[in-house]
Amino acid sequence: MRPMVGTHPVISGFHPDPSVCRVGEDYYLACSSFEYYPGVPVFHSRDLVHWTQIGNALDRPTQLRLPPDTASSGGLYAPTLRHHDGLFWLIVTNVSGDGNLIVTATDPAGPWSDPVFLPDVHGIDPDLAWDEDGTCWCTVAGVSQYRIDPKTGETLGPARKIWSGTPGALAPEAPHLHRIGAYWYLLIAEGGTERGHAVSIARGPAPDGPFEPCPANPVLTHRGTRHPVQNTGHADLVEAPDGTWWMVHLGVRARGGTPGWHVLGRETFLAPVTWEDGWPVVGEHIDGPHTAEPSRDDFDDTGLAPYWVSPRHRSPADCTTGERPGWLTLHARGASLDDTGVTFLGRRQQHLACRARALVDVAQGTGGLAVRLDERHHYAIEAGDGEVRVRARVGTLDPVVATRALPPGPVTLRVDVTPAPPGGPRTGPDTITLGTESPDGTFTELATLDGRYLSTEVAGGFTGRVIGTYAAHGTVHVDWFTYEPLE
Ligand code: 6LW
Repeated sequence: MRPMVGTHPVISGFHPDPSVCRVGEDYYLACSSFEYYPGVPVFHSRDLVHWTQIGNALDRPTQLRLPPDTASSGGLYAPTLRHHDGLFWLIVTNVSGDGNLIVTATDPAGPWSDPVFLPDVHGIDPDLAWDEDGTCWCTVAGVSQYRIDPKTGETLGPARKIWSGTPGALAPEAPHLHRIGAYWYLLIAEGGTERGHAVSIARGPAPDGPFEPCPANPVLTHRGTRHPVQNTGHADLVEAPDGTWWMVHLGVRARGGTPGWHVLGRETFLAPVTWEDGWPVVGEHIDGPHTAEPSRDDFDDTGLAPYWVSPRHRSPADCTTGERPGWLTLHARGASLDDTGVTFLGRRQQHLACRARALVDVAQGTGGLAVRLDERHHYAIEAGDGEVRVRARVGTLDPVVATRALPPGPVTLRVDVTPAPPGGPRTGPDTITLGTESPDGTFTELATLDGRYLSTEVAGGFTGRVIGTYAAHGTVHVDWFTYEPLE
């Protein structure tokens, strides 16, 4: 396997398990979203490098039912996005409720249909592929396969095991079937989504095999290398209009000392693919965009941008614009950041160096600005009851690390994420500085904390950091929120 050269994802922040398809000159891509609502972000691109989120496939309660006790990193795993017969088809697994489900759309920006459930399709990472006579094949991790009616969710026969992957490799998953030339190619991930992750492929004469493995498997892995992008795996393939082939896959940018900590979750990367003797060869990695424009949300009354997410649930009863014109209003539901039911609105941290700020009014409650990985791993600058304080929740530790009196009136809260300078094996990936900003822009630091404790290597799970505002008690109003890449 040729190591890849680039280091930047094409879709940064936690956007793992990418599935891509093309219609004409337009590419569309969908990713896992786990316990976050709305779910399954959908992106558009014309060049596979620059992507814009155009919506979320599951954006209403009739599509996405996440029980209040949905575990962090539960919820929605690994979608497959395809275009067939003039429709976009998306299949995904809600591991915390409805299992496998299919939604369709004429416009991938939405609206997507209500789901068709597949109660008899057992397994995660479902794939959809249609053969020449219109039979729909649903292939799941393992690797097992069903013939289904995608319009009704009915299985048309028992599951069949069609490949076990590379002998001795762990967890054959993330299957994607592609008809390319005379062969059906079955792409899978193996080795688990950590440092041993890899992509393998097999081919056969029919969608249900028999399959012969590529002699060069794994066709992509970074395990055993010191490449700055690790955990590469969970891939999909797409052909460009000019006949070239491309692979999207997940990877992580672990930083700091040993073992290296990744804080942005698993991100989406791009690599070119060439074909030798009917087998794919993954080429040098294409660098994604290194910069991004700062963003500001003034929460006027036109609704929320598609990148805003909330853990498990969001309704106008607890998170709304327009209740106070020009402000976001967050009503606490009796839950704090330590609980699964917190009222929280955030966006994925997408840059290794960045700044987030929010002007909040806590006259009627308590809340603030938080960097969240899950209920047991988050740092927050919280205001209310006449003071501002920094809370650092790491596992069972939950100290208030700094407090200061807060004069009445709205206050600008700020979080700066700063990559750690090169150091020894015990260096963390970054530091997180939390404080307040006066109207003239003067920053008053309240605390600077080690970012390694908000990393996947510490917290586990499948997501990455999300930065947002929350209400712990009463009502918190947010006038604006800015996110600035500082890379
Ligand atoms: C995904 C599976 C996996 O369904 O992790 O490690 C799951 N591999 O392919 C969540 O991303």
